[in-house]
Amino acid sequence: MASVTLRYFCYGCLVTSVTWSVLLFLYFSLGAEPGRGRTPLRHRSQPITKGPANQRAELRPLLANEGLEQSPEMGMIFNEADQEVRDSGYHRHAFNVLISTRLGNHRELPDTRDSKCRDKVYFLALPSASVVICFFNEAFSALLRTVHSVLGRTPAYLLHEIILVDDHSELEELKDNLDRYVKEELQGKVKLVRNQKREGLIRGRMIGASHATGEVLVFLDSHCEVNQAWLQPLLAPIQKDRRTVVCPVIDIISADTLSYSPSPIVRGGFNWGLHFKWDPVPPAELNGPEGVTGPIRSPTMAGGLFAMNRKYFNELGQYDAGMDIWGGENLEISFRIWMCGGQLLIIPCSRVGHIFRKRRPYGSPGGQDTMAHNSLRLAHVWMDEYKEQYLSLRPDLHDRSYGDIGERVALRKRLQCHTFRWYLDTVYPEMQTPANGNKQQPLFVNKGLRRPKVLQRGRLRNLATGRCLVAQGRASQKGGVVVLRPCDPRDPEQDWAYDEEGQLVLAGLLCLDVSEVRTFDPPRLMKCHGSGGSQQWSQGKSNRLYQVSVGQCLSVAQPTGPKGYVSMAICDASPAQQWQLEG
Ligand code: UD2
Ligand code: MN
Repeated sequence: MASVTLRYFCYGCLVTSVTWSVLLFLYFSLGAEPGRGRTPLRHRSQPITKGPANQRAELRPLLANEGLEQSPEMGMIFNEADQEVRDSGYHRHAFNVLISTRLGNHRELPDTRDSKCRDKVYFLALPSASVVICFFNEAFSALLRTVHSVLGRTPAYLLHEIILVDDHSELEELKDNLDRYVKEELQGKVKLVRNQKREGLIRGRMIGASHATGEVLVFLDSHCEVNQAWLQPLLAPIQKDRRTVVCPVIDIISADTLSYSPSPIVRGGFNWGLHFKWDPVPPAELNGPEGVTGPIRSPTMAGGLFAMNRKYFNELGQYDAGMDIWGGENLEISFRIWMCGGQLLIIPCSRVGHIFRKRRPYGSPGGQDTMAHNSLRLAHVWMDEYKEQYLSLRPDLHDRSYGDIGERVALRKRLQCHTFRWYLDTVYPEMQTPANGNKQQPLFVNKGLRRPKVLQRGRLRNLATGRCLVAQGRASQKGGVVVLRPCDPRDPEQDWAYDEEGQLVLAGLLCLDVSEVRTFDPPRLMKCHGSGGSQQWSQGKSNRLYQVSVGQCLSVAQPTGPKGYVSMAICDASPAQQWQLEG
């Protein structure tokens, strides 16, 4: 689990939030009034328009097409049915299924590649690809968007097939419904394979690969969207050298808003807890003959998105079939690629978006910690004396059985692989070892920590009551709720700043935040996390404060009552939902 946390933390601190302000007219132009607006919104494709350049452009290269953004009000709740879709979606899938459904099967995406990528030319005769997508209980809309993005953005002659592997999902919507859709709407290129029992993503992918007949295997998670010309840059290096394994840059699809933003160019590493992490790219890797469009050697891969020659995948030992459900296979295949004569590259001109969730919404059938089981296997097969680094961090695992690794040890011998020491010295010298005493590079020093620009500040007056929003206790108290009190222009604890990220910051300290899963809880003051979602507010029609992640508006529970409690409510035009930020 910690690896997820880390991965999300890294993305969290880098995520560029959606610029919102110029897009509101889209919502109005749809005629989406409360109570009657749901139908038009739901049945149109993503509302997209040109907007201003993202404000946090220093995190990444400037992008020619970066104004393409979706309306922040895409997640607006109009009635109980919307609320139900949203809440059960978060519960089951840990992302905003209401928005996912409204987006439909296909949408425009900002072209996040460096502009020089557009000038690159590739051989027309590239190997054909089998795209393998393994899923367990995926949201129907996200799965279909993954499939349609591949169908829509891949030249047909390069796409040999798409293989969907259903890992014994329980959700009704993935049964007959999906059979029918594949048969009637996706005839030809899409094959659906159903596992008879839950196998986990590792054996699931092996099953998918065993059905594939294209020259190259491309693995994707089931909540991705591939971007412009994504496949050619992956196929070309494999054509040149069949032992090259390649990953696209994994762009970020926000779990709360489904907005698509570019990732910075980083590469894969790991720590001695055997958790994957992102590392800065050493400058030497960026200064190759192809400059910013050139491949970047990466010590490890994140796991979900990569392409590999199919026969080479088989020769190199596929995956460790003794690994269960989730975790560790990405480091295992990364070590194996490098140690046994291959190389692993990140290709900056290939971009694929992935929904990064804050938690994994499923467990393993027996409730085991499969990450620990899988990591033990990988440590014992591949890490030689360095497995002690892991075991010393996890004394709890000393006596844990990890199954038979005989076949994998034999594979390593047969392939005459290098030692783990060789891997560390040659591929990942940045890793701190007992021998080199190197300090590990801190992640993303000073990146993403810039304070967002304040757009407006002052007291936040509620028009129904004439009173102002303040903390119930001290403005500095984390987790505190907000209430209405008589306005006092001299009180610094009534000072709100509304910034370019859509954050409402009280007294320069804490951000107004709404729980994404417990939407009936009142908003609270929390540490500002800078990644939008639960702390992203947009100033909507008639002075409303719309919360992007929960799809509701800030409201006074009983405007005439004495207490002035503040809550979230379905947006309407009442004065209880009208707020004015006055200096
Ligand atoms: C990351 C990888 C993921 C995998 C994992 C480590 C990315 C973008 N994602 O976690 O691909 O390498 O690290 O194991 O790099 N699934 C099944 N059966 C299961 C469980 C999951 O088919 O029992 C599917 C799931 O529906 C999804 C894929 O496997 O399509 C990956 O699972 P995830 O999205 O929960 O993993 P993620 O992205 O947190
Ligand atoms: Mn995933």
